[in-house]
Amino acid sequence: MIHLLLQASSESPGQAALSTSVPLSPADFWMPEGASTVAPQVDFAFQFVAWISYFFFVLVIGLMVYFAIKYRQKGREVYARGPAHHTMLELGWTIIPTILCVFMFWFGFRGFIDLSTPPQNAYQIDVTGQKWFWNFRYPTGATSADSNLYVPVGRPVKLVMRSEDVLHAVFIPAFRVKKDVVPGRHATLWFQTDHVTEGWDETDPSKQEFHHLFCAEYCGKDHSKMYAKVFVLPQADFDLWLDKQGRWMDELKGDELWQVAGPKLYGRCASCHTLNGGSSTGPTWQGLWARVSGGAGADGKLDNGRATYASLIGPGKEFENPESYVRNSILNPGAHIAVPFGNVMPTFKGQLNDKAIDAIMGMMKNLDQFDAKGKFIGGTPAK
Ligand code: HEC
Ligand SMILES: [Cu+2]
Repeated sequence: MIHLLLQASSESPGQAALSTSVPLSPADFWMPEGASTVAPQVDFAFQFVAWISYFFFVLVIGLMVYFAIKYRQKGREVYARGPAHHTMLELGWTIIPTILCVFMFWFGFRGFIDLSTPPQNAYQIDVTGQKWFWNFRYPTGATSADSNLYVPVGRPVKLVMRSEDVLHAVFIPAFRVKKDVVPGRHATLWFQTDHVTEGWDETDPSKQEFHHLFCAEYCGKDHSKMYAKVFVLPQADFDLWLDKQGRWMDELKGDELWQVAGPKLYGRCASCHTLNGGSSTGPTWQGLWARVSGGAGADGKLDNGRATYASLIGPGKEFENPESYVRNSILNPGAHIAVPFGNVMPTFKGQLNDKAIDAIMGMMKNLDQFDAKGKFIGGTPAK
């Protein structure tokens, strides 16, 4: 216990993190296994306060019950004068709790300052939260294609976080870090982990180790789906992974684009759009291509009934062709609102490039080749 405090006071967080390999801290009843450099201090602070509480709870309740039994009225006698004062006892129950409280405040505050001060050399990842998923953008400009968080092992990582819409919070229990993401502000959070999550490159998800990243602030209907996995990679593998994120779509040729990239990108839309006609926050994609291209459902209402698909889309109309309408719906979703839905779709401007939009449109056009979860079932894609 004491060595943790000494360690905390003698080294700045960044240095401590770089020069040592902090072991995993064990899981217990309250917390999962701790995998970051701050986990031992956080656990110590938590356990210290918890055990003091258990101790005084038992002491106070125990004495109360004992005294109630011991000093209960047994006969008709009345005690005229009980003890009114006991200086040593009063000094004791004032001084000891004061020392304990100051001690708790001291290491709680220290830990708070350490957690709020990212080391200078921290690797920065920009995080945006929006209903209902996370987006992770790396210094190269690439974003994590599968919307999971990948971080390099053994160096401080700083998340600079903002919200597109409402209040969210990033919570990674294994790293003992949690921070609100408030609209209109940037929040930061940092951690370092010295432990690789094995099996991250396995195609079989059951063989992959990962940590959980939750949204910890109730943010609407699908708050519980606002979740990402955290993979910790050795630096060399991380560099390879990052390199691939920038150009994974470039390697896809022809139909592979919508067959392979479509389902991956659909992950960002799945919380609001179903593929099988099911109801959700936004319109189902089933039949979408038919209605925007003038087939069944082209008389569907938009903008409170002031427009229909047929009145907006076609040669000489606002949208020359269905592609322009869909593209605009993704980049500028507030422009036309499909009845009876609300104007709640976030913009994907800056997140999906033209190629990604092509992939999504290819998927919409060939929806019969995907199952209800977005898995490609029209034969084996070339990749
Ligand atoms: C937070 C929920 C939400 C998410 C996430 C979301 N959408 Fe939407 N989307 C909606 C709602 C609600 C509408 C209907 C209102 C409107 O037109 O803006 C809509 C409408 C659309 C439309 C027009 C559909 C029509 O029938 O006119 C398209 C196309 C679309 N979304 C594509 C996408 C794509 C692609 C993604 C993922 C990259 C996505 N949406 C993610 C909620 C969402
Ligand atoms: Cu959220």
